[in-house]
Amino acid sequence: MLSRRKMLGGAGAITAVAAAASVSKVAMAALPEPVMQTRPDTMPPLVPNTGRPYNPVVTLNGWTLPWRMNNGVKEFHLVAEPVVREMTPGFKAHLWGYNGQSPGPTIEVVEGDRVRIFVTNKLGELTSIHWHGQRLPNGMDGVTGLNQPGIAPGKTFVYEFVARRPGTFMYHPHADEMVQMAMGMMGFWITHPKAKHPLIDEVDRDFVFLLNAYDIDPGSYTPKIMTMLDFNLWSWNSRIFPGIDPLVVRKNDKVRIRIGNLTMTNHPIHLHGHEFLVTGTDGGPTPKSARQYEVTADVAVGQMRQIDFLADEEGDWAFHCHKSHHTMNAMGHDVPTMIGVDHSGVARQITKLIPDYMVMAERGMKDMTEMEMPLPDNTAAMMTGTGPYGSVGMGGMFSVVKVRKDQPTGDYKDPGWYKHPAGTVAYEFTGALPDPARFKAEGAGSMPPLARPATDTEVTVRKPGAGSSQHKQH
Ligand SMILES: [Cu+2]
Repeated sequence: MLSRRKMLGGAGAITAVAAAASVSKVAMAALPEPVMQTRPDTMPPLVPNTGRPYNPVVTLNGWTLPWRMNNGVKEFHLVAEPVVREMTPGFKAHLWGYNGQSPGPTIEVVEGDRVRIFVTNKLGELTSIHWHGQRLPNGMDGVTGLNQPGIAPGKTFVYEFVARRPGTFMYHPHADEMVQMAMGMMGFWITHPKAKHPLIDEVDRDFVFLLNAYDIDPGSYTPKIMTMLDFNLWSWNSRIFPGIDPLVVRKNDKVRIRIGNLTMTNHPIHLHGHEFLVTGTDGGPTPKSARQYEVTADVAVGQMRQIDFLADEEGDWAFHCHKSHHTMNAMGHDVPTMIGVDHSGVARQITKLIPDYMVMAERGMKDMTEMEMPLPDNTAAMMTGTGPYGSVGMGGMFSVVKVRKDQPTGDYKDPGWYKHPAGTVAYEFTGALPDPARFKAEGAGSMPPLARPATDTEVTVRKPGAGSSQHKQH
């Protein structure tokens, strides 16, 4: 156990603690010691020291749960409990999770392994765990009331099954699911193939993370669990940019990224600079004939996608959800669009009453990324992150794939910003700008109208939620 702890980030990173006081000493003797994680850092891969060998995954801002081998059975101990999760430096959320963190630790096993998972409930209400995507005996599927009674507070249940099919899976409660998942209870599960698999290539780096979302009012700590769509924190493994670690790879590495979606909307995940193949889903490896190159993979609710690519372009490549609202942190959605509206007169009047009032977004919202706006304590800045050329103006589901030719094999340390070779960065044009040429046919359609209307109508588009379209008559 000590050697595993060392692998997971050294002294202090992990503390083994006694389980709930209600578990008797005799029962405790049969339980594997629960391993806790107190830090939100990306831990190095947990190289297996018992059982069949495999190439371990790296959990973005997370870790893999060590196991105990007991007569050929891999034993894990998950503790469902309230946790404090740092979502980005300076912003902590009060969530529910497993073994000290949200999401819970990644579980990694090998096809054919017999797995026994002890689940201790330290929450104030019933819970259970559903092993999403697995082939298993029906009574191990974890649906409270249907397959098992709920695990009462203070109780420990045992799940046991053989990991029959290799692939990418997740786990989450199937008891008061809406609340428990809105509070951050979920985790990743990888079943590695037991031998070379015709549809599962060996890769050099294998990253995993879950898509999740929270609605936490600025200045508060606890998610609003009744929110269905209007979340204000769009996260990867309960982290928001700039708190999401970069995915660091060596040039020409074969890279795999596995993504699972436990939010309540789809996320088109987009990689810059490379094309990837979707090589697997929750259903298993994708047949080769069904694979096509993509730069964006939509991950629908409850789905998992496994993407593979060759990292053969050096640089700092953005990697993010393509829904632009999901690369923003805490913001209200009921703010009217003010682009093109001169409200400086109004602002002057308001400033007399409220000195901190900000003129919102007259030229767009990018200005706000560089503005020093007083925020309540424990509030994530809306868009932040400073790159080598200034503010990135992003939040939420955003990170960077860093491809470096001199990154040592197996080293995940952040190499800093990419140093662009001379002459390979977009630059300012300083010559004279000619008058723009207009199309001669401007204003025509595919067919001429019978008669042109007496007056032109100009439409000013406002975003939904801030009122419908406005019409201005000229
Ligand atoms: Cu998204």
